[in-house]
Amino acid sequence: MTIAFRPVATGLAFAATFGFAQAVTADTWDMPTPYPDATFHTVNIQQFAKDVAANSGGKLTITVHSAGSLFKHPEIKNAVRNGQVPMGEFFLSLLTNENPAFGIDSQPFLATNYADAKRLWAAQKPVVDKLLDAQGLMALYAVPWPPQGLYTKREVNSLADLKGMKFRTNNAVLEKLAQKAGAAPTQIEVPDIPQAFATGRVEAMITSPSTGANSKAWDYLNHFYDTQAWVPKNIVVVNKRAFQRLDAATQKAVKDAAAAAETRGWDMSQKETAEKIAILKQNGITVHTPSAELMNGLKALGTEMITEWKASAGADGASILANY
Ligand code: PCA
Repeated sequence: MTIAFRPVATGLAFAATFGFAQAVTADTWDMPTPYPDATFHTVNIQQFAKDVAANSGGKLTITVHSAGSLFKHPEIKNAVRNGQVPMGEFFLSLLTNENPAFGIDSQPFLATNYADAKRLWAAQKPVVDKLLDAQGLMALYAVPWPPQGLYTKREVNSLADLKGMKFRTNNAVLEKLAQKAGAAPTQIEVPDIPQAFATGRVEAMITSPSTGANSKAWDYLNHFYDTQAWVPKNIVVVNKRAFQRLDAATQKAVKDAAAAAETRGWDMSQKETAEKIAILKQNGITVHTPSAELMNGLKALGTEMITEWKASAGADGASILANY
């Protein structure tokens, strides 16, 4: 009998009853992801799943559970670590509280375009691999979001205009930026963004043209400032024990599909940027080139933050910056 990881209740019950070893030899893997189906990352993961099935001749099937439907975003990493699921996706810089090295790609104005983001990932990856390995995890691939811009209800011409604004954040790095700007940060996951704006819990956010467009930002805010402030990544990880239980050919099937997904994902991300900004415009959002005053204010905070990051990130941090 094969025991597949079936949706939550039964999957967890099986894992508890029969133990991890049997659960992970299943040929159906459940994969929790945080973002909705239309998100290009999720589209890319669906293709990855198809490729794994094809490459493995049907030996391994991956069922994607999007939008935090199987595990909430903050739980996904530990669910993979604990073997509740063999594989998952999350926002890499969400782990910055565990180790600052995970959050380097979300530091404002360190890497703001794809070429720099690629160099930064090459410098960051050995450290990320080491830190994940210590948790029994292995990175399969990482894909960046388009450069991050500022969305607001009211016009913003300088840093001072952000003072007191209720600000949606997605990790501790952005939370720090919001605090430094005198805004009031609240952590909110992507599927909850529309409601958070609609109910007045937040009135500004920094995210990609993708997330703004997919969340129909025009329903609840008016301005987009194309600040291109950083290029953060999602990562797909696998539980090492689960991976090692696959036969060699299936392991290769997964690795090949992952390599293809990384290449495809970076291309998709770059295409998204202009496409999604156009959609914001078509739907009535005013797309601004940010004022020099606003940019200088944000960049000054970025400079402070990278200095603090260096002080907190130790030898691993120093090696990332030296290699970048
Ligand atoms: N979208 C995700 C991560 C970065 C992005 O562009 C978010 O807003 O949480």
